[in-house]
Amino acid sequence: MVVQSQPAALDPLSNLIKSCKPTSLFTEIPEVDLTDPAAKTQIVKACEEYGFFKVVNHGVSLELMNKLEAEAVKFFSQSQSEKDKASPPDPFGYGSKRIGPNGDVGWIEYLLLNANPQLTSHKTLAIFQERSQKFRRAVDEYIVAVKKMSYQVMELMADGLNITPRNVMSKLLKDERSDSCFRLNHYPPCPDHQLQALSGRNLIGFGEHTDPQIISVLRSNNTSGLQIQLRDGTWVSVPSDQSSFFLNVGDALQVMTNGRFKSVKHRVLADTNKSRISMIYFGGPPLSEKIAPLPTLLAEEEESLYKEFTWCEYKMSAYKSRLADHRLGLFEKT
Ligand code: GA4
Repeated sequence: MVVQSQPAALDPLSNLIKSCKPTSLFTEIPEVDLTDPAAKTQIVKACEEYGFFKVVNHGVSLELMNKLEAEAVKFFSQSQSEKDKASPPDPFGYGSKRIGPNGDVGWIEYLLLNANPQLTSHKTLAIFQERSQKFRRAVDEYIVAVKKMSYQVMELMADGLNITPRNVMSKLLKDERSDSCFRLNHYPPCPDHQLQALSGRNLIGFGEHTDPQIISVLRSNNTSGLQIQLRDGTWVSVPSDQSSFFLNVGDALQVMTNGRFKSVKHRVLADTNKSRISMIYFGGPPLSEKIAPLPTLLAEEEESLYKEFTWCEYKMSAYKSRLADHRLGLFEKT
């Protein structure tokens, strides 16, 4: 069953201030060194325990990350009317404060792009044609590097799960029809210090949600704000680390592992005085792909916990939901 969240209040900004219990720093984030022979086991353990882990020694150059960050800062510092030329996000394009089509809001502005060059939309092309090709090159180069690293992680994951062929998951991201996207987020500093000084209140940058795709790969500047929910329901803050990547299990991977991995609930709070810039690659399968537990992962007699559906069906249903909804609920067998 889908648990629908409350409709947005008339004043969208009132939705941004939320009482969050003080969260503790999450210092035990599983860290996976991709050059370590133990990486495959560590990835599986982290996906089972948290649906979240940090990747170091990943082979993506810091220079590439910083170059894109600088271009993103340039993009977001343009005038509002200039940025609005790439608006509305339908779903690709520039968005400010509104997230998705169903009334979610956040203290955020963003650029949502297709991460698959085969499927580059008119909108994406227009965004760059009118602006710098330098920005476009930085995005393209970064996506190529992050995808390469993600394929490696998915293959190590298959090794750790003892499933063959080891490209059984990575091939869905590599596919030329892969439905993957890329998001550049800018969380401006909260302008009103009093707003956050109000006992225990926080400004929501991006409300709690799980990612619908297979895997998400996040890199941020050195401003914290990302929080994840642990299995016991508590929220913990993830210390920022601009030279590493943070990877999330998405809903599709939860289904492919028949619930062995859980997609992690996460959210972002805005900072009082620092901008946060994050860049996220969301690796999804082709639209026509059936999302179901990998047969080699099912024990004898074990049945799928989910009804059969295609990625296209899941995505259509996701776009009808609010951020905090339990999107997989509709697809769980009763
Ligand atoms: C969450 C993960 C990605 O950022 C995203 C988001 C998408 C959007 O911003 O357009 C959604 C959200 C995300 C899930 C539910 C729907 C769709 C906003 C929203 C309310 C790009 C994605 O694929 O799903």
